[in-house]
Amino acid sequence: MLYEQALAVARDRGETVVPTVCGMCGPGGPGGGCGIYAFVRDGRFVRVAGMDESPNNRGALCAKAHAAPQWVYSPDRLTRPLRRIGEKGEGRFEEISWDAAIDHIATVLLRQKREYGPESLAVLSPARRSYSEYLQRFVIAHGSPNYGHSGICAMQRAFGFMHTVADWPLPDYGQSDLILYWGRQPIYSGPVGPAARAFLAAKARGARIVAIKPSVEPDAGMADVWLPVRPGTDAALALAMLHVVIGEDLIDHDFVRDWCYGYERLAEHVRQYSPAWAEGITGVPAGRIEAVAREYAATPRAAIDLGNGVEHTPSSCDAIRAVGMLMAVTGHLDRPGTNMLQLPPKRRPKDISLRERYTREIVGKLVGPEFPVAFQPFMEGASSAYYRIWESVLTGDPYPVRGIIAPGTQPLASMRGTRNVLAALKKIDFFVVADVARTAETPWADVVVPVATGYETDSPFQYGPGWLMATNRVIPPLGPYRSMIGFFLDLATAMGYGDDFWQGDIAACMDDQLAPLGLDMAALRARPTGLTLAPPPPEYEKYGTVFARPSSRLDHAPYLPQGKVALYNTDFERAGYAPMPEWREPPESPTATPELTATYPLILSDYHTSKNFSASWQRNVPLLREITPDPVLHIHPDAAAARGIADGDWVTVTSPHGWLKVKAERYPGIRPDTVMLLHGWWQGCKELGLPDFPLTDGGANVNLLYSVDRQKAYDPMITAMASQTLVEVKRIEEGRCTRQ
Ligand SMILES: Nc1nc2c(c(=O)[nH]1)N[C@H]1C(S)=C(S)[C@@H](COP(=O)(O)OP(=O)(O)OC[C@H]3O[C@@H](n4cnc5c(=O)[nH]c(N)nc54)[C@H](O)[C@@H]3O)O[C@H]1N2
Ligand SMILES: Nc1nc2c(c(=O)[nH]1)N[C@H]1C(S)=C(S)[C@@H](COP(=O)(O)OP(=O)(O)OC[C@H]3O[C@@H](n4cnc5c(=O)[nH]c(N)nc54)[C@H](O)[C@@H]3O)O[C@H]1N2
Ligand SMILES: [Mo]
Repeated sequence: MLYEQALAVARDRGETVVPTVCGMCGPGGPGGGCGIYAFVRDGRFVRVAGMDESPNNRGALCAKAHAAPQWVYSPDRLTRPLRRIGEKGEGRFEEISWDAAIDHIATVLLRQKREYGPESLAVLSPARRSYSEYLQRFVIAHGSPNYGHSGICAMQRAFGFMHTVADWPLPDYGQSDLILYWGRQPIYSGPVGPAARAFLAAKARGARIVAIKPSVEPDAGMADVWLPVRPGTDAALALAMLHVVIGEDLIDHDFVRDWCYGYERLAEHVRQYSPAWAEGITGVPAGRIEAVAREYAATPRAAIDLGNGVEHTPSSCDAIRAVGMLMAVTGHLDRPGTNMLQLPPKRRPKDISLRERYTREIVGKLVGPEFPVAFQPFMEGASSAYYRIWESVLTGDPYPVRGIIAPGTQPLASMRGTRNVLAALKKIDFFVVADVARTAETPWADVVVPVATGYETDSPFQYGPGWLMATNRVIPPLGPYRSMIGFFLDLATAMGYGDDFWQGDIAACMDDQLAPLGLDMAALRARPTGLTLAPPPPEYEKYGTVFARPSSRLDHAPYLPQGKVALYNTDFERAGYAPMPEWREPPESPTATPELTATYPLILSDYHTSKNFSASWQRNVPLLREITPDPVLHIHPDAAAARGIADGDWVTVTSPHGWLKVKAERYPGIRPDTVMLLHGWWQGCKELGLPDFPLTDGGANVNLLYSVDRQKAYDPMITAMASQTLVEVKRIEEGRCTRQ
């Protein structure tokens, strides 16, 4: 609805209304949340409606947005700062004040800094959040490089693309005649709107759609072509497509001559990756690989939307590079309807990351570089692989991290190697959870810091490409706590870093960031539905400008060593990595470990986005849990029949690393050799009487099932973690299985 309508509705019902930003996909982040009207009755947040004025969602909302009041008032909310009094893992705490929590954390971290050096502290960076820059700023102010970046999300695409075409080239959906959705879920992921709208509009316009993924989801259901690729084999598919377009001379010769470096060597290199070879690995018939490659090359307005599905495999970086090369050699870069190179916006909020403080010495101390040190700091700053931080606690390699802050992230549910995280949680000297709600790790925390949801705070602001909007507080906090930004401002000030943290003054901090836009928070807040920023007119073929772009490394050498698309990457070669993309097997697969297939005949993988949950939270919200009460395994009817499994049967899923109990759904839209789960199941739902799932065996936490073999389970260059393994699925005989 429109603002005037929202005011009228509120007036009629005796309520007040606050225009703000939805927090149910996580707080903010670039392009983040949907615009909402939040209604308050008798001091209670009761309902939301979609904001028509917001360009992010144009009034549309998903189930999660509507469930926000239940999430805010959930019995799982953390409302009191807590200090551990029991053993680690026991979950016995005493309530303390906010100030006492800040003092305690500051005292311990400063002591650890004195005794072990600043690098003994790591701050985990969850998915890109509105407060991510504060985490970065905090570690740098402390003198530690250990910003524990996910290694699980988006950075793989950023790195692979930046070092191939100097940008993450986004599809120009509006003008494409052919769109390849590749490892991408355009319908459910992200704010309700841009991606799904673009998908439906393209479909309505008659554009051809190709979906590349192991199982049918809404996009594949509406696609003209579905390429059911075997999980984790996208690099093989992309290399075979390069083989086809180069072998059949379907390339853009002018572009290759003018703007690509190393074409001859690439042409020679991909000759080995024939479609017949790729068929054996990907399970996609050679003829279908050829057909899609030819159609892509032959359609001038063709784009690729590459998603998170290609970021969870040991050949992730090479898959992404190969896709970037496919765009380049076929001339599908920065032309109408293809993948567009972006110029930075002329005006944007101030960058507060303090990245100018990095030195070689600091970057050299990374406990486990997310990207090779020679390529750091990368876009978000220097970063350590999230998993290496936990491993260091167990192995002391290269030194043990002593203190970890988990600000809105759940390693037990989101990272591969649940058992390692559990062991590290028992061992780590000092562990702080800062979250809005009980997390999987809370029982092991030394201090638990409750923070405000987006509905309980007046900061930050939402900045996306098309919308600038203040976060407006809907209700006061439910307890004596502040926002996440407030936490870092207070902690930094208590630790003596106040000069870098606006002396704890959040209003000054917000205004400082808005200054380059000629605004302050009061001026922004005075516009109830924010500021719509007109997109700049499209500019095409900006190759000269973009390909010369300086990298964020300390020496600012350009991303592309020759100022041209790096089909042969001399920077990678110099650093000891493959100059051209190669195929690398997942740790366990029918082709990598055929000996395992007798015991574990099916391939397991998973996906991230669902229509009603975010990552590993929100299963505790009754409205959402009623829609999807149980963790569901998609299994092909033939595979189910062979195992005597009927729809709705409870089954065990066993890999070489553990086992889960989930519910089977016979699903014709999946490869017969593959089963898929949604990741992120651990929470119970108190209101519905559902207990938590066990975090390890017998639960539903898919990250338990994967290999964490140092040599095989990770991409060697960018630390992407594999989420493919082999499993057997068995019906549970003793009738319907309870969850414990
Ligand atoms: N197997 C497998 N693993 C995966 C993935 C996959 O597809 N498969 N996906 C990966 C991806 S892409 C990602 S991004 C990660 C996600 O991994 P994480 O970022 O660790 O996500 P969650 O575990 O959901 O934890 C999010 C936490 O944020 C808290 N939260 C929500 N809103 C707020 C807020 O306003 N403030 C604060 N402080 N906290 C808040 C929630 O309560 C929750 O505890 O998982 C990764 N792991
Ligand atoms: N509603 C909602 N929206 C979200 C989030 C959320 O939790 N909830 N999280 C946000 C975050 S952090 C992220 S990273 C994005 C993710 O958004 P997307 O980038 O769209 O990624 P996913 O949703 O994980 O979808 C990945 C797709 O790849 C498929 N897939 C799985 N394995 C493979 C494979 O090996 N190869 C190929 N080709 N495909 C595969 C999956 O079935 C799925 O369709 O969504 C964001 N938006
Ligand atoms: Mo993500």
